[in-house]
Amino acid sequence: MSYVEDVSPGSGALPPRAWYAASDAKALSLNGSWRFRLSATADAEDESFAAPGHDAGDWAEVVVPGHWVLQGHGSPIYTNHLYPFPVDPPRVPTENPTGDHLRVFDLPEDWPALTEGGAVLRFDGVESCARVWLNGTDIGEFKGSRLPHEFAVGHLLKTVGNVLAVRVHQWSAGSYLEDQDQWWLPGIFRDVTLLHRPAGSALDFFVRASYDHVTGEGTLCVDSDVDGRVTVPALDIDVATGEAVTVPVEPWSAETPRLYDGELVTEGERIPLRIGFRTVSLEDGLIKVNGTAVLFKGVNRHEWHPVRGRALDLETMREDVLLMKRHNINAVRTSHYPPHPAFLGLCDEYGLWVIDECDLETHGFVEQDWRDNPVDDDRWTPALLDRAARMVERDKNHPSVVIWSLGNEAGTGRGLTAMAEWIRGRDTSRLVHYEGDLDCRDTDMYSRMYAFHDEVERIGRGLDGGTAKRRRLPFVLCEYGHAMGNGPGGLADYQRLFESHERLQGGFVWEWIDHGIEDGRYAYAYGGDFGEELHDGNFVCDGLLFPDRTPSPGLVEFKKVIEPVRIEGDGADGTVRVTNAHDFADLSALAFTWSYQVDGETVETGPLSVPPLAPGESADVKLPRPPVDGRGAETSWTVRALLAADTAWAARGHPVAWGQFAAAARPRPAVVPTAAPVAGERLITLGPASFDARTGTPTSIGGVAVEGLRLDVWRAPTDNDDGAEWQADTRYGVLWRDLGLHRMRHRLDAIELGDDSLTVRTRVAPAAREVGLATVYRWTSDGSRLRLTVSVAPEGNWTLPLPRLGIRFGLAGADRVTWFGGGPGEAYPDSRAASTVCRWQSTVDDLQTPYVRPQENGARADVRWAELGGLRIEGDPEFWFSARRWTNEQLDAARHRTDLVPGPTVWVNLDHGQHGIGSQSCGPGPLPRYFLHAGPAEFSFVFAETG
Ligand code: IPT
Repeated sequence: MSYVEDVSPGSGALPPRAWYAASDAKALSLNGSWRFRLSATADAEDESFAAPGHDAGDWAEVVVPGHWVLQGHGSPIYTNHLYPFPVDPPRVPTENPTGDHLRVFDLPEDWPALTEGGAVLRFDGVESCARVWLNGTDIGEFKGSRLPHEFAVGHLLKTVGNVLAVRVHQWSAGSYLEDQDQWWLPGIFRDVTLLHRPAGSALDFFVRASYDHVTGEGTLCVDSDVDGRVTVPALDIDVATGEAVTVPVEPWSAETPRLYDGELVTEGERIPLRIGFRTVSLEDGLIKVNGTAVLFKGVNRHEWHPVRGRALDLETMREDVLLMKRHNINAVRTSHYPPHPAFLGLCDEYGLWVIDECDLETHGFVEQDWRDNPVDDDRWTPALLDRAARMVERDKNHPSVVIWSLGNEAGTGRGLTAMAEWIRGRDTSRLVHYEGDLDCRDTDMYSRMYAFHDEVERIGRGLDGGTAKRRRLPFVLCEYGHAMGNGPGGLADYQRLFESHERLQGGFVWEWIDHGIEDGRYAYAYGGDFGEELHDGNFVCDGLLFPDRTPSPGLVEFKKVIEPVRIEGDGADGTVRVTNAHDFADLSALAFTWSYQVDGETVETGPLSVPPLAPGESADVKLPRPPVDGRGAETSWTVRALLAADTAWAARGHPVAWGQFAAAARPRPAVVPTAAPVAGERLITLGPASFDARTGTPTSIGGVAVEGLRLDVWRAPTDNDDGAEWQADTRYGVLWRDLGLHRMRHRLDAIELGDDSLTVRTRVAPAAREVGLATVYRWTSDGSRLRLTVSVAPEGNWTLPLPRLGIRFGLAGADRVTWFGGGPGEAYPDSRAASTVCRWQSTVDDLQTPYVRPQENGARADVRWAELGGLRIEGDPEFWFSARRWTNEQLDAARHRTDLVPGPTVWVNLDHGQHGIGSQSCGPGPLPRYFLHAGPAEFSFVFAETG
């Protein structure tokens, strides 16, 4: 049992080597149903189960690859950085869930005779520590959950009835090195494979394929432990291993992922190669590939599936890659461990830059000021080096991998330096990253997470100081734009900085996907839902995708912000400026179209001829003459860049980039006040509307009943409003609630009937506070339409911005919504880049963005008018529109999607302002220009019954 708490990486495994999916040597997948027995401690059961003949007939079954806690045995635990066990390295708790796994297998009939060569048993990932027996022989034990381990087993194999026994411990010394912010999920969660190793088969090999952008030539040299030949038919290459050959090639880049099929042939094996020629360098203080500086438009990707956890199948991995490509993403940081190796093959094929990160994080030691941090303790260094080697050796043949990352949030220490030195010694063709190394002692780039915009700008200008070495290095934000719940806001502002300062080479949004667990009780479960003693709630749901991989508005926003073509125009003078923002590709893959909108309706479209600009080039292109006379209407142009032909990742016509620009501005809605208010006993009437004579609130507009119309400043705080606990003074979600903005009282001061207006004076304020909003509703009508002007004047000392400012009311029986304004999805002041102004339709239900933890969502920006429930509402000026089948208070109270139960009333918010969203759940709040300050405001709406 001592191996469990031993700092050593293990014993018995073969040296690490390159991973490849297939060769002509036989392979037998041992995935599938395995017998399974769970024990509460590491040694509750003896090892007799590993002996052939053990009767496991009464054991449960689990699916391998998989996590037993997601298959009905025990429960997952979510902590961000806290170790869910006492910190006393390398000791682990006595309560150490231990899963014994058994699988009996025969060799397939076409398996070579046992005398022909050997065999290797490969585990691609087991969390967190495993001991393995084959046919009763103990073949070793290992740690390093997301790394491969191979064992030579040829001498133990039988033709039939092989018994493979694996004992997996949830906790081990290795757990101290695997404190990533994610669910703790024990199990054999990646493939188990038996590989035949014919005599003369390949061992390790290193495909070195570089590109000289000056000569246009690639140089290939495959180093192989076993001599052989390397062929690349398309390049007429046929050379011995170890021999370099230089020929003209098309280079590989994430934008132009040219791969050449080749083969490594040793005496006993043929291995298909997919070769990408590219050279990564650090030059002029910049990260360059093939001589060109790259801009990372990246995401941090954890492996996640809402049912299977980190046991991903190939189709899910492909879906991730396709979704990334379709959203203009060009880079992935494999936070915070090497992914399933097949994922990297997909990155090679479709084209993504990869920062491959080692399976290392010791974040929990921050709780003790990093005392006893394993990365600064020589006893652990062999384990760290083992991890570095297993990553590099496994993944070194992928052109997509351009940077090695030592790990995440592991403090600083000699062990990290040792890893960096080892990596540089082994592979000089890539750069080294580690965010925790602020002085860049061991790294090739200055990397930070969640730095605020102003600091990023200073870094861009080179005004950040730091060590002499750091000042010469490029900058990447390895994490930014915390995509928890609604948001992130501020992405466009970061992108502007990245594109203005060459030292800023982009960043990686945190993170790709919400790690919600499908759960009948909640729709998706998050931290705490399994009764964990310590947990970090929904901090585990902070992705650009919902758990089922539906893109969230954050991803749609990101796609727009990072689009590789800039389309800016001037609708009045009829020109568009098109800029190619790619690093490598010209625009020949894209077809451009124009469309012309009158009052939000597209009246005509046509092709737009744009020259195939080289990267960085711009051209001014003339738009056609307006196709119709839109006089008196609001008119605009929309220019789109679409894929001109099918690609591997999207079909022809797929939208890549767009720009929209106004031609003629919108005429403001006017209502000439002609009607006079008439007081009845219980009602006041004004034009089409009736008002409660006691309260002054409208009860109906024409035949449409209106409920509870009043000023509203509350929104269900978003995760970014609430902020992270370590950010004290600007956590507005918390401060708003402290102030009482969720329980505003509405005092009626006066109802005044004028000649042509009804005026209702109120004061809106929370109990216990002196601050308030003097609010006046002024109603006028031309007999058929009704205009409301709301005037708001803050009173007292307001020190906080407002969540929102507008009115809300209830409508019975609304379902379909049509609007002219921003859409199709939600938008907020600092996350509105993707909002396109035109006519949109939706149901009320489809207006909702189903954040895993419910919160403010679904606002549509720049709305000119909206129709729902028999009413047409025009804004003067444009407004933010939202409608839902529950109140903001019910939304606020909900903890999971399933808490939101639709009622009969549709609650509508028409907002003059919304506070920005920011990224404060782990980063900066909204920039000052997106604040909704409590100041005097006036805004109007015109209501009319629809026909
Ligand atoms: C940062 C971590 O690197 C990442 O794993 C994740 O936890 C993220 O934060 C928040 O979701 S660490 C933090 C100190 C900013």
